Amino acid sequence: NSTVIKCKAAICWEPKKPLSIEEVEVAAPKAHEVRIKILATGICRSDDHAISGLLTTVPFPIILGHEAAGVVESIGDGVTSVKPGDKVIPLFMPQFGECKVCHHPKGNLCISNEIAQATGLMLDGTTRFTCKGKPIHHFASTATFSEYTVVHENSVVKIDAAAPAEKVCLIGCGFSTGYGAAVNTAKVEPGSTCAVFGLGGVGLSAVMGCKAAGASRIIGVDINKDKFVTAKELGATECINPKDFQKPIQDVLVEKTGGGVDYSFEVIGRTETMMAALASCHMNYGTSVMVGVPPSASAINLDPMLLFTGRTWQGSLFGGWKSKDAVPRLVTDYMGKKFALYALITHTLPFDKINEGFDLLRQGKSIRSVLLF
Ligand code: PAD
Ligand code: ZN
Repeated sequence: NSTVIKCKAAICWEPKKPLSIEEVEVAAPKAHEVRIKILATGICRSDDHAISGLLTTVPFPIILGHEAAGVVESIGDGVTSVKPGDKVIPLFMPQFGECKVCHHPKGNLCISNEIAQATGLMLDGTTRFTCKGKPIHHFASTATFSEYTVVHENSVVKIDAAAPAEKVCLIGCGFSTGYGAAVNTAKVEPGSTCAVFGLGGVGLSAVMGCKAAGASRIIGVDINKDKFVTAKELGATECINPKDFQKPIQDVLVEKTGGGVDYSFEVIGRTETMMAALASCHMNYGTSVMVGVPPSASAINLDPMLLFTGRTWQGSLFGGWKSKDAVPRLVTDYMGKKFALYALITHTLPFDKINEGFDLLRQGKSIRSVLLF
């Protein structure tokens, strides 16, 4: 299949500007590539970090979006794991299957990832999108804010054909990232005490993971108290707003829990809250997990005593899941009602309202907005 498809996409021409809906040309997939018709795509804060210029390595112009579900339209030579018509989820965390990380039992940051170093290009160094004669970059090896996208075979996986795209798109990022941070990275134990900083789509999924792991106390922390209702519905046993206290929130948490929580999660993406989350876990056996994306080139000044006494500080990308193995299983679990996603989806909008979706996120009025083509 060598035909070029003309379709609608949201282009981010430069940082700090609204996305513009344009007609783009999407080239046919080359060898080991897959062209996907996107059915539904969620808006994640990471896309907004790229628009706001916080992630300085992201190349422009670019098509953002990385949390989606769709159907395979065509495949390039040598593709064996999917065929046209398959329902799929694109993977911002690829699983190449051949690299040292993919073979390691612990890791999931596959060598072919676009996260540690963003090129915005396919593996052959070119893009599959053009608009007004200009090549347009792909974000996070997925670029799902387009009616059609092209990804490498390592960055897509087949899922249950019956799964509703407008819900399971969240398994492509937000849900799996937060839930996995609790169950895979922290390995939260039954009876433990947890604190989740930031109750957006990813943080609320971390709350769900803590609950599923059997935590007996889950403290939600957010400066937007409107998030507390859903947090409690999903498993938070109490919620606190740092603005309601005179003293630093880590001191409040240490006092409330008799020395600090067992597990804390930073799901915001700010260096101050990363420090606060670290300091709020128990000085000896507490573990803090960084899930929020740190701004490029930011630095943290750390008192080594915080770690010397025994705390553990970890990061977690895509919830620690090996994506190709885990995503179809998570979809099956969703279909088997092992967890629900409706509480995370506050808005469903037509694709053309993408900028409205970002405004809702920036104003703190949405959890996840899902865009439909
Ligand atoms: P979101 O904006 O929906 O949620 C963030 C929440 O944090 C909001 O409810 C805010 O009110 C709250 N907040 C902001 N500032 C503070 C503060 N100072 N103290 C307490 N609460 C605060 O974002 P999201 O849930 O889509 O994403 C959260 C982060 O996770 C973000 O940095 C995103 O880029 C990152 C992310 N990481 C991965 C990964 O693989 N590690 C994947 C996806 C998203
Ligand atoms: Zn995301």
